Amino acid sequence: MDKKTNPGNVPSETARIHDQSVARGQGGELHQTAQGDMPTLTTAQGTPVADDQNTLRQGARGPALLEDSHFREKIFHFDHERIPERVVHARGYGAHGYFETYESLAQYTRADIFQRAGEKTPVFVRFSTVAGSKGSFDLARDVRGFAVKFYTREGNWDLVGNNIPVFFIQDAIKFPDLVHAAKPEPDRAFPQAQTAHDNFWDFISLTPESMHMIMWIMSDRAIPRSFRFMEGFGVHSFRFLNDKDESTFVKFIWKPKLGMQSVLWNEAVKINGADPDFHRRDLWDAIQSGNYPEWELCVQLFDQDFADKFDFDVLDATKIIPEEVLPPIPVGRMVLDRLPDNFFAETEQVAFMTQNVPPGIDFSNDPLLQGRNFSYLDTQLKRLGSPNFTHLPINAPKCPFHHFQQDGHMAMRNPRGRVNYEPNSWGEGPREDPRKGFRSYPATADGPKVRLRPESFADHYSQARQFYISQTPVEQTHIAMALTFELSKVETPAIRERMVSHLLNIDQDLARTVATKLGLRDLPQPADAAVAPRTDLPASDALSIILNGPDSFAGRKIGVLVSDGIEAALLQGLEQAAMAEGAMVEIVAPRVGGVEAADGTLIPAKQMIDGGPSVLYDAVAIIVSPEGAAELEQEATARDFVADAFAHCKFIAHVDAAAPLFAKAGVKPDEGFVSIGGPDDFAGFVKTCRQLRLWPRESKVKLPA
Ligand code: HDE
Repeated sequence: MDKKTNPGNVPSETARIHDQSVARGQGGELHQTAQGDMPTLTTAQGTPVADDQNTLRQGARGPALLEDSHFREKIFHFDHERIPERVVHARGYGAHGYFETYESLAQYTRADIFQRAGEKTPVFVRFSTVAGSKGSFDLARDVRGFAVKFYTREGNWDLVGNNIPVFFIQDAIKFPDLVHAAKPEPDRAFPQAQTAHDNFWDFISLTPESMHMIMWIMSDRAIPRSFRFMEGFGVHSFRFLNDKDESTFVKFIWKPKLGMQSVLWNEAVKINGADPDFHRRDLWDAIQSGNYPEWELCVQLFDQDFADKFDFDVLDATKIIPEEVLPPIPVGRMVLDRLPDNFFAETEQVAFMTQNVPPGIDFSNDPLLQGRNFSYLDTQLKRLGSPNFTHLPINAPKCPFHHFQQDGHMAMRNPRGRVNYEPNSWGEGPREDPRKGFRSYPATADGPKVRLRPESFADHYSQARQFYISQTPVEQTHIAMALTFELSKVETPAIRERMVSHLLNIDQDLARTVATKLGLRDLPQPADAAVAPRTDLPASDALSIILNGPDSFAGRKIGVLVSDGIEAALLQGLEQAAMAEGAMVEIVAPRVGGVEAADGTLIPAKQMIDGGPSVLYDAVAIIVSPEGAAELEQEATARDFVADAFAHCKFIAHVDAAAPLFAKAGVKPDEGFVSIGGPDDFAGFVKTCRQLRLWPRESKVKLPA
């Protein structure tokens, strides 16, 4: 509530003195220090501290004294620094930015954010993994959260989505079971951040509705190269409501400007060791260097008649509407251009809630969404500890807000003056506004009270199959390998078999491949299907990552292995070619101090080889002198650098002197190797890198799935 709503609010002398002293405290001028301009250390009460190194003791070797309130306060606060981590999506990373509206969507929605072309709305985004705890590694095979808080002029809109457009379950009542099954098993407390264990696959194999989602999480979508190269999805059908309260169903999709890209599973496993913070570091580096990641927000708009034409239900979150059937329309772009000042204050304390929608956006009856709308408030209270969590700057709306909520733990603001209710006859305080205020779509609902899954939710396999057949052969192989890997960690043969019985309803070849790789002697019977799976759904190219490659190397990184005695001009050539493409170069050397070029110049390194394995890069270059190659071929890490880049189908630029290193690493140059004779040759190499990977190599370095 602002000052105007405070009857009789006259600035007093006390208030003036108070304001001045607060300003002094913030400026730090109050206490001059021995160190000059640096502010004096104080207690939380503002008392200047004279000694922060020693507790107060009775004699230098005597007992500590209870009256040391500075120590008591300091240690008390430290002991309470942690808040509960999120039950799911505990590990995450956030950034600020803005959303820019392309055109007015007034025809469909009265949401203020979509009224004016060119309007910029501040946003905060948090990306996350789901299963792992806060300290887990970034490249778990997992869904990624993609949660966006839009600070609109008519209140916060939280689009709390994932990088996968479907979900495991159809009804929110199954969420605790799903999450319990995915998390570490309760007796042994492992495995951390992975689904490759009995409990998860036991639950899944007994839950046919999850099969579509399983295809997605076994695909490369679950091991993204970077948050910047992921799509995002609102998942559920929502409603747009226009000025006349007419409803249009809407599904939200984020498309990354840099195109999609994932890593290989073998790469993911190694990245987790080499750099557990791979994704957060990537986002940090991109924003720090001014390469602001960008996504386009697209909508799929449809009405009830359109929805009625499908066999499946648009309220079922295990289904998609293929983009070929209903092309997404771009309605704006989001740019992330500012890192949080403080991780805890912003990324850890941000409270996303699906129920935060502004006027003009409303919910469908999707039972998963309805359950979420109920759940997210509880989690905020539990984690942030007070109903006043909206007082935290990251959660507070950036538009004017006025209400009569008051008191409670940690209240930062309370209504001023006498008025804290309405109606009142004081002529003060906020009032409801039937015209501008939030109105729900007046949907009618009737029927007996039941616990019943509708028939229209019964087909669990057709779209799982559609996803699978939409993948390129390379991606299909990855799905088979992922399923095999995960099920190979399941110790109970009956669970492995039960999963294969589901795969038989999705694709016979896939089921057979996985069964063979698992060493199953006989194929089980296909699982009972509530509805016969359809085999006539056409492939959708939009579902493949490889078919939607960026055809650009922008935003990617080349790791350059160097040695003493190289031509410095070569590196300049590489850097120029990379810069022209919008890509980055990182020097990896035997010593972090760098190497000395043939002309005596020092080339500083970013990484020592041990800390910069090739899994951290999208492509590599081997720029070594003959002596350097002779030295490096003795180093296991240098041989791994080359062998891994090769096995992971990366493009490799090299000087001729690198040949002995390749031989020692057991690598035979193929069409993915680009020989560099002079600095100008790098332009061609970077162009080749636009394909991102040389996929045909994969079948030569790996037994076919
Ligand atoms: Fe969430 N989910 N969820 N979820 N979810 C949470 O809220 C929940 C679901 C998603 O970066 C929690 O603040 C239920 C689907 C994201 O802070 C919790 C159900 C989708 C985030 C919760 C779902 C999501 C969460 C835990 C089943 C994709 C992280 C901490 C009905 C569309 C947000 C928190 C962030 C977080 C409940 C299912 C996305 C417990 C009950 C489907 C991105 O409230």
